[in-house]
Amino acid sequence: MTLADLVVVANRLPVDRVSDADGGDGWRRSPGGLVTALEPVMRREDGAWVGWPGQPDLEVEPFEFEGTHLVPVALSADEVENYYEGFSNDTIWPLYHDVIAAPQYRRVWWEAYVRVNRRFAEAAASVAAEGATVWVQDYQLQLVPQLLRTARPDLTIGYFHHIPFPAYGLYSQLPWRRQVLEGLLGADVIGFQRVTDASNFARAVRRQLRYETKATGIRVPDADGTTRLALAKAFPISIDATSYADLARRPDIRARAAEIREGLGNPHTVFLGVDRLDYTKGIRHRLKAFGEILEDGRLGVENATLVQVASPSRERVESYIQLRDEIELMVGRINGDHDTVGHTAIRYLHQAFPREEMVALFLAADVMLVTALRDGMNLVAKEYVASRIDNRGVLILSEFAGAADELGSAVRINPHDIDGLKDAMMRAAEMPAAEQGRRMRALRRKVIENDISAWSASFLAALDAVRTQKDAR
Ligand code: GDG
Repeated sequence: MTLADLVVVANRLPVDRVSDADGGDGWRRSPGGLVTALEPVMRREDGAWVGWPGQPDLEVEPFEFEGTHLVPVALSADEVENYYEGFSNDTIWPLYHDVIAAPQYRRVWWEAYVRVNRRFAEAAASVAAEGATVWVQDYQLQLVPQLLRTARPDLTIGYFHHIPFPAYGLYSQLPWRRQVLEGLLGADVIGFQRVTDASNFARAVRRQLRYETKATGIRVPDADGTTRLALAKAFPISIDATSYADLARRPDIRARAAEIREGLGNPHTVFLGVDRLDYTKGIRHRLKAFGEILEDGRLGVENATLVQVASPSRERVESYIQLRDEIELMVGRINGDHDTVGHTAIRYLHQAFPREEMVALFLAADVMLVTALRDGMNLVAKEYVASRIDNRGVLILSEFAGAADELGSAVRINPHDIDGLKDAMMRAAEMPAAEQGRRMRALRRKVIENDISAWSASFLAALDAVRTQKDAR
């Protein structure tokens, strides 16, 4: 088997299984941001990617795909239910998003999480060359860093946490809070979206494990009685900004944007929301605010429409099933009360679209609504900005999204304050072109300067620095 100098470990492989017309199976690169981020790095280095192929009980041998060695980790249907839908998406996800939904603590889920994390760690260990760098991704795999370090002390290990890390008062609910911290501390570099996430983590480590922390360093005792310094700091993730700008320049996509506005009856203001259908995204708060604006008569359906893309997500988890019902009830009520034969208040799309259509929607939208109640970063905010090559459009951005730390020129809101949100939406709808331009230019500068390649480069540079120090010892 080929051994790799750089190994990425993520819940999912960067490919989706597809069947062609004659019933044959193949693989297609998945559209995710992480895949785009790491593609150039993986090509450059002797890279391998360890992950689940996305279907239960699918056993596949390692294979090459567009220059990357892919190592599939099989999950049974039970494991998908307990490790993925259970512990990852119904325990950790709600707990780490400030218990917006109540986390469920189930011992069988935890047991499956431990078992599956072990399997990922073993797969990574088997493909990593001597002294290789391993980069573990996200909350499904928090135990992998320590498991890997124990099996392979020669490796340099990084971990990036894509979602928030909660304040200690909430984190401490987790029945397995020590094990998770110890799992993460197996990494040499532990990356977070915001400075607050990194400091919440350091505080949990101090309170639970009594380890010494200083600025971004955490002194971790190793099994042999020595100590080492783990780095816990913010590396805010971004997008491939150029590829969005390129799409936004395409004549067919610009024509499609015009067609979308036309189809909506050419209202003065098109508001847009694009989210996975998730309770962290504040979709209900946004609908409520828009419904009240119509109710108060501040805007009418002839001059304002809200387009809400809510792409299907985690459809077997109970809280998501409930949320979908609530949202669809709200949309039905608001539309029923305010639609006319020719105009609709909310164009609700419970569908996933190709990226080209997303960019056409961004171009068609006067006001982008990002009203997350809690969000690690929120890439949609950055994608909207990157697409607005015309320097027009207004971004309304929740202060509870990680993106708020960088995107200071957005119109900031607290989504819980419905009156404040309504006022911000009105202000955005009426904002003069000059102010839109000033804000959008500042936002675009930020997103272009700190794009996804800057993100992966800075994380890998931090790992390189660790490796160089180790070699010097
Ligand atoms: C997690 C963290 C963090 C959505 N619907 C469609 C579609 N999307 C794309 C968006 C964007 C991505 O999915 C969603 O990324 P977000 O960042 O907005 O949110 P999460 O999925 O919750 O991601 C988050 C992120 O990880 C990265 O670290 O920012 O805070 O929660 O790219 O455009 N794309 C297409 N069709 C859709 O229908 N093509």
